[in-house]
Amino acid sequence: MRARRVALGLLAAAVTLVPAACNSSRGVTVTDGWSRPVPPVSPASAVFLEISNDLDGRVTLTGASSEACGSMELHQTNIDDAGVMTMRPLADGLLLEPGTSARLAPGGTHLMCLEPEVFEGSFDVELVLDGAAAIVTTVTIEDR
Ligand SMILES: [Cu+2]
Repeated sequence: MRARRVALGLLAAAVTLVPAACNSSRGVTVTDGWSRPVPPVSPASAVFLEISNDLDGRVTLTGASSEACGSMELHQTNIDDAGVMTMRPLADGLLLEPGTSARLAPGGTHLMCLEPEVFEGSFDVELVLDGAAAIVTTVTIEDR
């Protein structure tokens, strides 16, 4: 009887260890994906999100793709001295040092959805990362 109790105790310990390992927050997480609604004639729409790097190493967001877009590019918005807003591709990607996060937001860095094909609801975007596995996140189309 005593041996059986010990065996059950070991089993319980094993069971509780597994979820703890699976629930580890270490990794790259993407939250709050959204995109402003644009009319169907629009050649592009911007996608915003927050990305966090909880790994021990650097991670770089290098690009993205979506079935809802003809193609996607990582862009940086700049406003020049004359107040003119321009966008340029981030050729080297968006670097995330270990333990840092970045918010892609209006007026700053964004993912450009070129030739958008979805204009309401939501769509999935796959983020391509250097230093971590690709991540699929859901982008909600909403007026903020
Ligand atoms: Cu852009």
